Amino acid sequence: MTKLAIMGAMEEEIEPLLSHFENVNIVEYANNKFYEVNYNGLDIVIAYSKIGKVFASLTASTMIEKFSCDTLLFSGVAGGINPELKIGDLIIADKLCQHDLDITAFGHPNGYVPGGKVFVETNENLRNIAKKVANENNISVIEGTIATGDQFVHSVERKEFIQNTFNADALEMEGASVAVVCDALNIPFFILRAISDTADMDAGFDFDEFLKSSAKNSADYIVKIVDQLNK
Ligand code: 4EH
Repeated sequence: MTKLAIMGAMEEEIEPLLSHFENVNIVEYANNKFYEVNYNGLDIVIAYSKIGKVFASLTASTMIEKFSCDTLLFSGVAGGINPELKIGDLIIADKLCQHDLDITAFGHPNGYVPGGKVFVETNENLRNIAKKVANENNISVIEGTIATGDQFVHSVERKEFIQNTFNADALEMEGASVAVVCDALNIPFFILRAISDTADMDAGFDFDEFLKSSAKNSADYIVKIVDQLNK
C-alpha cells in the first residue's frame, strides 16, 4: 500500500478522524475537500463525499484516480436490520448490494443490471486484519451484508423488503456504490459502519441522537485498523 483513502459520507463521519491526525493539508477538487495527512510515514487522504450513491462514487473514483490511493476504507453509520445489531454496534461488510436498483420489469432480479452483479464482495485480507484488531482490542463486531440505496429508510415495510430480498444485516446510502467503483478499478476496500438507528419509524429521531457517538465508534476502530496496516 502506498496511499490510503479513508472516506465517509457526512462531515460527522470523518470529523473524529480529522481530529486524530495532525498537519492536515486541504486540496479542493470536484466541489469537495480532500484532507491529506502523513501518519507515521503512511500517506492518507480523507474525505466525506456528501450523501448518496452518486456523490460517493465520485469521491471514491477521485481518491483513486486523482489522488492515487490504492486501498480504501469507509467509515460511517448505518441503519440496523439484523436484530443482533444494537445502536452503537459495529458491522463489517463482507458484501454489498444496491437495494434500489430495479429493472425487475425485464425479468432481472432486484439489485442486478446486465454487466454488474447483485453482490460485490469486500477485500478478504482487510476484513481479516480488521477482525484480528477487533480480537486484540476486545471490540465486538459482526460481519454481514450491507444494502445501499438513495433513501433514508424509516419504515418497517421498506426495511423488511430489504431484509427479505437481500438478506441484508444493515443498510445505508453509499457503501455499494463505493464497492462497485473499487471492484471495477481493482482497489482493495473495506466498509465499516456503526449502527445509528434501526431504519424503522423512530429512525429519524434515533439518527439525530446517535450519529455522532456511532460515527466515533466506527472512526476509533478504523484508526486501530490503520495502525495495524501501518505496522
Ligand atoms: O449518508 C446517509 C445518512 C442519512 S441521510 C446514509 N447514512 C446516514 C447511513 C444511515 C442510513 N441510511 C439509510 C444511517 N441510518 C440510515 C437509514 N437509512 N435509516 C441524512 C441524515 N441527516 C441529515 C441529512 N441526511
